Amino acid sequence: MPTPILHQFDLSPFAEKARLALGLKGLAWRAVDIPMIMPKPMLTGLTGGYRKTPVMQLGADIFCDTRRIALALEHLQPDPTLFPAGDIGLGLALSHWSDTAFFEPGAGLSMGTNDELPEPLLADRKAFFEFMDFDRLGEEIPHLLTQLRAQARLVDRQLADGRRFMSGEAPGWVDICAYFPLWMARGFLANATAILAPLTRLPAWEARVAALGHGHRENIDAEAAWAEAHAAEPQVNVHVDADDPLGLTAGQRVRVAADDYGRDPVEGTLLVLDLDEVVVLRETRELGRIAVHFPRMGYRVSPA
Ligand SMILES: N[C@@H](CCC(=O)N[C@@H](CS)C(=O)NCC(=O)O)C(=O)O
Repeated sequence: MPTPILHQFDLSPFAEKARLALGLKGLAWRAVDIPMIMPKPMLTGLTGGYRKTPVMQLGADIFCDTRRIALALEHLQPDPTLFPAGDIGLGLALSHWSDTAFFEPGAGLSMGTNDELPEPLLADRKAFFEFMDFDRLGEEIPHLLTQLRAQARLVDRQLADGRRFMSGEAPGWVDICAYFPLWMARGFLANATAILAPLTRLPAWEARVAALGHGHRENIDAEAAWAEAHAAEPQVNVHVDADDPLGLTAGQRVRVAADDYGRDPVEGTLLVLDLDEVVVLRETRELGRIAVHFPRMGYRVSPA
């Protein structure tokens, strides 16, 4: 079994999702620390343009987006599952809830209430977070606080019958998704404890999720990750869904881009297109053949 490499930085809330998933599964992994802002040549060199954090690598297979990373980890090591009680559809659907409705107010508050953010970071995120109106962040703060609390209240409600985790007694992806905006809020907002205080079931549950840990981490540099990609071959079963409404065929040049923010496109040869994922092949002198995997949901695929 290949040992995953996570291209990440420690302060990234989305990377925390991936680290906890690795922890839930008790996996050994390697971390490559990437810059918090552009340019990130060693990351975009691997992905072909995708710049978001985190990205997971298994040999010459590169997995973009935590939704795709979760499925890759589930495939790599099915037990213990990220989807207890058979809740895989619900679990993946709730990714969208936590990544938007719950994450966005927390991200807005982290940007809007923190006077000490370095100017280059602010400039990078202004261009990146298209859902945020930076000019109005100051006046939006009370509203964003109400939204963060209303979403957190959903978690508190779900725990009301005394269950240990969101879907019962076993932890899963749903817990990780619900947890990471709170990890961000508690880490980056000065008044988080005060505003979340009425939600009394959260702290003990958050401690249980944090106790999943991060698995067994080792740090490596980006050059070592590139060497590993170069030495490996993509592990992909080429297929394109004949019923896919886009009418694309395997081997066609395509462009794949997120449809929300951070829409830098990745161009390559289409290897896989189905309801779960889109995979493109890239070939470069430094890396050889690389397969870049994206979730199908939330990504726009078009002929290049
Ligand atoms: N849909 C993506 C979102 C990832 C995301 O927005 N990550 C943030 C960091 S927490 C990011 O990329 N920020 C800009 C950067 O790291 O360059 C996922 O689930 O992985």
